[in-house]
Amino acid sequence: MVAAALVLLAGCGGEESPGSGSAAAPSTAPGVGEVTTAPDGVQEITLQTQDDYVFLPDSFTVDPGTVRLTVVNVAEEMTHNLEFDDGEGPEPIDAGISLLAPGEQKTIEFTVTVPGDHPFTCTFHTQLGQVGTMTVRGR
Ligand SMILES: [Cu+2]
Repeated sequence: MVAAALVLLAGCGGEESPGSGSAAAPSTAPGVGEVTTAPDGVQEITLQTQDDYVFLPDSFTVDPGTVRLTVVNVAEEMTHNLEFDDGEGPEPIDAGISLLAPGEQKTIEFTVTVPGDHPFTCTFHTQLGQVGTMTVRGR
């Protein structure tokens, strides 16, 4: 009898409602992923990171020239960064964002001249697949 009562009690505890599971999911910031040309002629692109291991988008295409790249980290917990992979692309890109805390955004500017795929990564999460590709168009 006592054992049966314990089982019943234990069975009662597990039905806790998870609560409001559909509360405002972080939406994509405006303009993310769109390559535009600023008034000063520089190409601009904004990427987003969040509490996962994905660049949004993870690929984009620019023309040869100067690129102003902004990364917005809308994560609540995860810190990311963005570095171009030395030696893997057709030309070195020294610019990078070494640390992007939750809620932060940073902008870098650099010039590309060689068409082809310029891979980049979040060095904290490379193993988890947080990589991307910037393609520079041929002319
Ligand atoms: Cu990361």
